[in-house]
Amino acid sequence: MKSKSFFKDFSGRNCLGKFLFATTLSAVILSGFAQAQVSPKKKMVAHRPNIIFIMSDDHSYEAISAYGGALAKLAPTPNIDKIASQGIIYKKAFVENSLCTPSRACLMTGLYSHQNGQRQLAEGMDSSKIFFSELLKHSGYQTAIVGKWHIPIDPKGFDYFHILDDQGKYYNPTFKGQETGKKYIQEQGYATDLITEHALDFLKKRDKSKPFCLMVHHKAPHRNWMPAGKYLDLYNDVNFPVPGTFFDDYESRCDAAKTQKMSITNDMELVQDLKVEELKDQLVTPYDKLSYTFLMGELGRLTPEQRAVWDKHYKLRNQQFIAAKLTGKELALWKYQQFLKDYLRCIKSIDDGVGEILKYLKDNGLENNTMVVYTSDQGFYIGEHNWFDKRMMYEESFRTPLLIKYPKAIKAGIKSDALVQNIDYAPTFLSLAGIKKPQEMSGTSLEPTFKGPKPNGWRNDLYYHYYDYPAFHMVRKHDGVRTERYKLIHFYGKGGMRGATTKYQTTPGYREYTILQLLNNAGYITNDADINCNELYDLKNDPNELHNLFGKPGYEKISANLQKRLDQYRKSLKVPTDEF
Ligand code: SGN
Ligand code: CA
Repeated sequence: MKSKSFFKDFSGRNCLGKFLFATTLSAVILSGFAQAQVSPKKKMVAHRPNIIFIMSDDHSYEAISAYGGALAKLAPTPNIDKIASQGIIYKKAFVENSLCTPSRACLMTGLYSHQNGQRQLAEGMDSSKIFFSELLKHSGYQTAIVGKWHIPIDPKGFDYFHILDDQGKYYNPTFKGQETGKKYIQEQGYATDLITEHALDFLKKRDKSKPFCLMVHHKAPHRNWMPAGKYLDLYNDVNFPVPGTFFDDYESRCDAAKTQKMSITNDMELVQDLKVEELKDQLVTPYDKLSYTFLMGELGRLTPEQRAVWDKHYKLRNQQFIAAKLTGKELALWKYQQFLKDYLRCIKSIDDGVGEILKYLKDNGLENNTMVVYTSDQGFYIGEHNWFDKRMMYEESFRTPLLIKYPKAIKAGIKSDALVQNIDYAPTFLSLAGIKKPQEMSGTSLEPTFKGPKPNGWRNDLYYHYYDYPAFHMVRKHDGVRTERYKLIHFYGKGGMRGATTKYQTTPGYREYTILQLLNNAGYITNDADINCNELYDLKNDPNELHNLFGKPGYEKISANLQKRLDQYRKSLKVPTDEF
């Protein structure tokens, strides 16, 4: 029987694993699933859609050509674009907390960060919360996840998982799954290609009598942006346009924009990030030395063949860079160009992978009944405001790409203006599978948005909350509300290392915590002042959010209305406000 071969291939090759899994699942079902109706009528089962959820890590919507930004013609993503041209593209898709692990916890639970416990990168989540994968699996779906997981508890509700270690490595990464006895085993190849291969492998070996939900989570294009050998020379001769806000002076904003440590000019590292390993003898601070150790840790993974291809590209470029002795603006712009090239090269491999998955669906007659989602765990700054990284509630990181194709229910070429958020994925998948969402889930199914620009009665605003301070990049805690036109942000909390309110857990935050201490000891972490400061933006007249209107004459009423809405969110969602 097909299902037998599936379990042999994917479920640990023994009955004990299945028994333990079934026992745990039953316990969860008894305790929490009662509210969710998990037995859709038999005739629906046959028509339930397959789901392929592809999520990259730190992929800015500006780097997807379907969004038509300044890079669209220079660095197209033809395969990802197909999802939009054959389905729907969301122009106002957002996350609740622009950071990897928190975003993934929102995705799996349909809950805001303070509800699922994963507020910070290294905080740990409430493992009692139901994952939508558990409900899908229980209702007869075959569930799988391959690639970056980055949640501090093992995947729940998956027939098959094959996941990277923590952030994962670009070259010859380690994966674990049921079939490795949950030990991380190194594989040969480039992470993005391997993840695509594992996804296709699941599709080929799956139990064809069941609908499936496959999550394909790429590591790329996360820092430190290491492209595949075959794409190292792509964009060599391209000079990418520089964002109009690259030399932003943050005038009119709260201190948070000035004290962050994610600026290309000041914080992007020539060694680790830009791969100028030849600078190793000039490194002075312990942190800079560590940055070299990190780069060598990554490069040390390459086989001699991979290393030769790598050196062929970077050696000459680095020699030219060192000889040019760039400083000031010239140096900042060189960093921007080189970073962006590596970032876009990483995306090229993702786009190839999307193409392979779409081809598999077409070749196997699965197109019509399969929903394909492409998104990122959050947005990313690619030079806007001089930044890399994310975290802030400004559009570039708060907003995330979202494209969905599902020929059965979504006509080709739809553009959506509805305000949607990552807490909406879980309810969407459940409703498509005919499962009533558990009462506690905060998100809303996206189904009503499939038909057009914005359905009647759809939400008019979104709540955002970022908690990870002190942490990498030192972005201050803040929450806020965004309507169609306006955004109110409130920065709060104690400054510097005094800002720590929770002890870091050792997984997955150990490395970050060590580095943070080191940075602090090296005087890199400045003693930020305590903060309690608001910003207000008119997104219609000021889409780049350069003019903070909070407290400006004429905006009293708008501010008061937004404040009222923000207070309503805080109250109804029971947001912890003790540090405000
Ligand atoms: C790492 C990166 C940071 C990044 C966090 C979170 N530093 O710590 O730049 O902000 O991950 O990213 S690195 O030196 O390790 O590359 S997230 O995508 O996991 O949220
Ligand atoms: Ca991320």
